[in-house]
Amino acid sequence: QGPVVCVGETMAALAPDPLGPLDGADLLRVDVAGAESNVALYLADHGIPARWVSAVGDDPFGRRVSARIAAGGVDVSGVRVDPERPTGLLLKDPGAQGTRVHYHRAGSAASALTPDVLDDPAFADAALVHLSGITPALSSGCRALVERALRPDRPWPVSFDVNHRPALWHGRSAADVLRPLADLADIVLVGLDEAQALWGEGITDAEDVRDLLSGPRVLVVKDGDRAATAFVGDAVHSVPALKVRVAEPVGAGDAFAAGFLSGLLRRLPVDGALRLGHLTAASALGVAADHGPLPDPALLSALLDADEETWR
Ligand code: KDG
Repeated sequence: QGPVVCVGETMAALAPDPLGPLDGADLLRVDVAGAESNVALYLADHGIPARWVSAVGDDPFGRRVSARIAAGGVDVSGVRVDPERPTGLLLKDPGAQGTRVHYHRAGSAASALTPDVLDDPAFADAALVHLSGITPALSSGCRALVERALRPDRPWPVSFDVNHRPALWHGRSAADVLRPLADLADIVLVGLDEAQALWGEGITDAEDVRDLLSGPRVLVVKDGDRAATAFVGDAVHSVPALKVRVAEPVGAGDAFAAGFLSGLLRRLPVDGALRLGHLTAASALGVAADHGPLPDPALLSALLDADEETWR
């Protein structure tokens, strides 16, 4: 089986250590943050071949980002090094109301990516291309890249995580861009709150999102810590979320996406794929970084097989 090719920007991430508000922090921990490379890392953890395609600067953070992702078992051979532009930077600001994120990524190496990257050999053997709604917000070239990757004559299936990041859209309409893109993908993941923020108050449940996005063969609507619902053809599958201790939530959506996609690629029943999504999300929720350790394989498969009562 060819790899899942995950395309998108990854930045160096700085977070207070210990976790707390940024304006009172003395020490910052250096980590790596990028929605699509998070998916690649968790796919690799699940034994699914994964490749990350992007660009980084010819700078220490760029080298660190690539090395960290390669160390996670992800193929980084398709990552370009841009001698003229820096690696993007993200600051995490955890507070009582959740984590705020501050971006320093305008003009970054990855924001200069253009559709020609899709001609790279990195895509030749793709089993699936994974994209997110972050990339079209980064620049017109990045938006064109995503549009081309989703052209109906594309040679690969595409999964698309809507990943609405309001801070990146600067008054432009994310709703009008992200809906047609999502509608072209084969597999779409979106949060219910995200869909409501983007596409209106009229959306009250997962079915409303299904009515809005009729294109995808598989649509997953995540309702926070309550449940995730998958629409596959005419079938509807809903699996409750796990109640877990949350250290820091950033990265959980990517972990869920990777768990769910791994489940589909391993041909688990859809409910099993949703469970694998929740279990993978739990490992991101428990750590300060985006990427946390998965349970060992025996425990993971016992948890996957747990009956409904144990699961709840
Ligand atoms: O999903 C987690 C990501 O949001 C985080 O790692 C940073 O990719 C990121 C972004 O653009 O917000």
